Amino acid sequence: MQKTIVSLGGMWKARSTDGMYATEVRVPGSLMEALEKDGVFGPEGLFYRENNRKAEDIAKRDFVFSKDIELEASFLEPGLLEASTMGKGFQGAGTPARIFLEADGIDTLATIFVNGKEVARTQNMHRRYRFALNSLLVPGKNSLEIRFANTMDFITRAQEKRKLWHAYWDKPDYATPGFNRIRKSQCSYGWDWGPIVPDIGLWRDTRLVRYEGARLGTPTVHQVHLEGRVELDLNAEAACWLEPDNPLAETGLEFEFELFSPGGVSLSRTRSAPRPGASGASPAVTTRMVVEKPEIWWPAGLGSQPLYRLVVRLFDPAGRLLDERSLTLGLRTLGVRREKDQWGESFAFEANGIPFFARGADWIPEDVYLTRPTRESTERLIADAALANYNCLRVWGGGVYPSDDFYTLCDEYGLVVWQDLMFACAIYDVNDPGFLAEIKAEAADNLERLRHHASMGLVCGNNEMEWGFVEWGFPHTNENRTEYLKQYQFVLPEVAAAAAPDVYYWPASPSSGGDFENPNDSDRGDTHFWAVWHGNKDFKEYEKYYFRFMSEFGFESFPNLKTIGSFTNEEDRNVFSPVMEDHQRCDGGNQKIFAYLSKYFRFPADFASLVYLSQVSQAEAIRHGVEHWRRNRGRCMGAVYWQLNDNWPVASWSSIDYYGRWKALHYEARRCFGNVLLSCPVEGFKAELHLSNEGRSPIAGTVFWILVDTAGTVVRTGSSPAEAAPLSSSLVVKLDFSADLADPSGTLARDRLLFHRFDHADGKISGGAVAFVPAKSLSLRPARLAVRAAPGKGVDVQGRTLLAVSSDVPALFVELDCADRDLLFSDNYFPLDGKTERIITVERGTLESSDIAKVVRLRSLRDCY
Ligand code: BMA
Repeated sequence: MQKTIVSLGGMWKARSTDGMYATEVRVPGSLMEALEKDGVFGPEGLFYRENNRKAEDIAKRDFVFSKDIELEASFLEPGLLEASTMGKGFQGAGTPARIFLEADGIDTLATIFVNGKEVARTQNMHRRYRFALNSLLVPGKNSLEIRFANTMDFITRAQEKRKLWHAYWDKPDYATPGFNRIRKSQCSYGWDWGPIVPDIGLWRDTRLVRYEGARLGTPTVHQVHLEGRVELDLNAEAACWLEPDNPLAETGLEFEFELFSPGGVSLSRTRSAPRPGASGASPAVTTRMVVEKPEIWWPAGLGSQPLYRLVVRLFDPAGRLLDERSLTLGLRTLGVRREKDQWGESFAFEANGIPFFARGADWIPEDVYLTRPTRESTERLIADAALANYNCLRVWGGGVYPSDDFYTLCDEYGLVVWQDLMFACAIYDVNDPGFLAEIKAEAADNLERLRHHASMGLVCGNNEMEWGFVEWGFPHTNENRTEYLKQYQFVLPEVAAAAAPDVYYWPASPSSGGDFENPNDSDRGDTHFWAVWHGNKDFKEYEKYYFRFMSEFGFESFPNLKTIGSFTNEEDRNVFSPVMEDHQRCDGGNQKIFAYLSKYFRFPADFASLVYLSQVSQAEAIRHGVEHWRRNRGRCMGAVYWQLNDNWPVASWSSIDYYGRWKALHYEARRCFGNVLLSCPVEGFKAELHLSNEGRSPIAGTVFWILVDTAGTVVRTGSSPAEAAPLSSSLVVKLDFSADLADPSGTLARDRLLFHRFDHADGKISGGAVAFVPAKSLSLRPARLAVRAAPGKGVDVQGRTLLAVSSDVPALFVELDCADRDLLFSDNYFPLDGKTERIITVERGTLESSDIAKVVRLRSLRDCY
């Protein structure tokens, strides 16, 4: 390939201009992480106790990054495309070799110098940049310098010039005022789950690239799905440096498209010369490829995720390869179906013509140091989402556009992406032409990068701003409202239509379609519902609403005990200690966790029990919502809870904590997001069993229910055959236990539990246990819990350890955990009926059967009092 890349990765020097800090920082990397390594945040680091509070002050400085690089003379030589190869008439003007500085992520306010000469200035961490360097580089040593102006002054000055509202603007402890005045990860300035760590650095790949003659742009692919085949309309364009009047500019280059099957077989290969008139500086071709008997891509739970690979190559007249691009493609149709119906207007993702129930969570940046996550850690997070039966992830608009790996992994795991553009909970300076140009370029650049991904389901203008303007009562002007409409209903949809025409555009989350028209309407569009948690309502509040698509609802809990252990010392382990309050960024969050606990559970006996109960109550809250909306699928077609992950160890709404430890909620998600779900809403002494099936095939099996007392004695039991059509939910059994539960003292119900289970033909089970009184009122008996190697080999076919978990009496929310290691169990925080042993697989982590008894700790609800 005639393209040569010199990576600028590796160690750079960095120093603050006030001489306070000097360090070696990795590229791609984070200045804050480098300073942490130098001990600037203390020996235990940024996350420990309240050390994070030091970061904001560091960010109030300008920093200079510098690096010297050695360049071969050959890298700077003019191109090889000599006249001899270019044929007659080539005058040699516009030598074809060009060298660029390409930077995929510059955080944020940078002035770039090469050998002392200023090359460019940037002010947007969300964009990729390419700057021509031709004459500035020399053979041998070259010095690169990047001066980062501190963003704190920049945003303060901008707010002084024109004050624009944003969330937490009156809570500087929670978020730095003015975070909406710069194109940088907003949550790096603090959020109600994240610390204030406004980082600085080259956070994505940075390189020098030498192209000969031309460079390929990002191809576009438009899919046309027909009976038994898919037509791919392909377009590729190049940037070419031959003088426009040079005839060779017309005919010289050749584009080649090659499509590989999911199995890696080359299915077709075509070459074409630029179409007439699309030559000169931007030669382009359009061609069509037909895939017979296509392997169709489906969201998880509906089918598999076969991925094709399209390679586009650019050749010079001598047949030398000048540049190459490769894209993974899923052959599918994917979008949003909105149709008027008896309830209002539906809102559902639709794949290959089938509207499906979206199940997932909101994704936030994986770490305060954006460069610390690896492909492996991102894959682990996405694999854990898929393990919990997600088929959707919403990339929230207050962070960053994730890495290419993130989207490729969503393609591979079948997680449909709801992609917010990076605008959230703030008003933006849209009438500033510089700002407007910046966000247009940013949106175009990222949509160009994301559009081909099979998982790309929807692009959304912003998080919560249409709703904010209508219901939040923050100070704003008509000009602000006009700017809002201009930004999300004109400018950005136009950019999206040009850059990603096949990706559905939605103006805001929540929205009912735009124009500030009842954006959080429960009968149209998507909805954010915070009456539970922020509104202090009971869990059952969810069951009063039949939203069309839930894109946000949530409940907080503390992270895993081991995670708390990582940032506290002994004396801090009290939820109202300064350290535990610092690792809680939702105002009054720890009090609220406590308040909710008191509604449903008894006062915890110790700190560990409190942490456990906070997670159980979080899981119970979300379960109520998800099960209700799944029972009403068709009317409701999405349950996406706030939030999947954490960017540091903190009390938050996440279901997986910062160290990747599953909370009770993530295990609950795995159950209530399962394709097959048996749910059991209780009203008074009545209960109903509903069977939901989100698969594309019908299911059949048997529903069992057992009413027991807290000693485990069976009071009443029953079963019935049950089946569910594909993509359906229906009531299977109505149960009335008035006769069994009503007694003069009104206390009998405290001594009863209803276990329910659906065994379906393929052996899978769904089920659980419910009570007719709040858990705190149950007269649970102390349970003798036991865990041992499962009968037989004690391992499954994959050699994974199998555990048999049992209890002598009914026990609720049985937790398996280990003090000395992290294990992933096939299920956790589940009920035991006092008779049936549960077989649990250790899906991740090592556990020898000889270690089971001493390593695995068991706890259930009754143990917490
Ligand atoms: C919604 C989200 C986030 C926030 C969350 C929890 O507003 O959009 O901004 O973190 O609620 O409060």
